Amino acid sequence: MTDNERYLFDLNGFLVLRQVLSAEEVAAMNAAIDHHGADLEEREGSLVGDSKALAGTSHRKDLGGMLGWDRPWCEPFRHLLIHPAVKPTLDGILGTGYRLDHGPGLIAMDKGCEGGTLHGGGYERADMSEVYFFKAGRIHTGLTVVEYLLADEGPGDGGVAVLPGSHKANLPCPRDLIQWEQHQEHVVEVNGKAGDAIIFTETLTHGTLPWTADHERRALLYKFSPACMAYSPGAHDIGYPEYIEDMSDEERAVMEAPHFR
Ligand SMILES: O=C(O)CCC(=O)C(=O)O
Repeated sequence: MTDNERYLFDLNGFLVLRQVLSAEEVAAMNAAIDHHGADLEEREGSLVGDSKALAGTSHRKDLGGMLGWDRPWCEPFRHLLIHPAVKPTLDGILGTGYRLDHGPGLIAMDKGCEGGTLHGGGYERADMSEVYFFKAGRIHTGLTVVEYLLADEGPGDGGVAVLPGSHKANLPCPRDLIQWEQHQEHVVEVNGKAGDAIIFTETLTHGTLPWTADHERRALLYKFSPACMAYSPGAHDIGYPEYIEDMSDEERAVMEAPHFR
């Protein structure tokens, strides 16, 4: 992780790493998702509450379970646990020995799909599993998201949006902002190309803007925690799935239960 990246992550609460995935890697993941397309499910419930600004004509679609798919489909998703273009940044933000807390999960949205209300923020996320602070020369963050774009998210398309700096907020985010109905100019729609990775602390206020592009949105989210910490029960609580034994040593290390060494 470079000094510039560390400064910007601490300042804003998020970073965009450009073109960390090759066109071949993106194509392999999209082919694997297409192969499992029957499992892509539209959510029953809305994610926008009573926000008119975030409303849409459909709900987002979700898909998970990639790490347990048969070979070769699971392979590119397992590799993202330790991808050499992203691992140094995760080591820098979360510390070495970072662990997969939950995911990966795909968010897919068709044109007209609703967004999702903003959530997070230094005030709302007061629990240790989602803290953000800087101590002894180091960033300390709880749950942290790596969002790999498998389709472009261009200006005005919608998709992931953040309130920069809000991971250090001392006051609750006002309801009008959460609903994207006032002060929209402070909410940044994060744009990128397929192959980019957006990394943000879950403590940052973030959410989803309605999808307006003709093509399907595809964003793949991995949620990591520092080695010593958990947000969700994780793989270990559901009986340490057999597929973890089939991973490489380096991949399996990211699946470990919370620990301190
Ligand atoms: O990428 C997005 O649409 C945001 C997802 C989100 O809000 C979350 O994972 O908590």
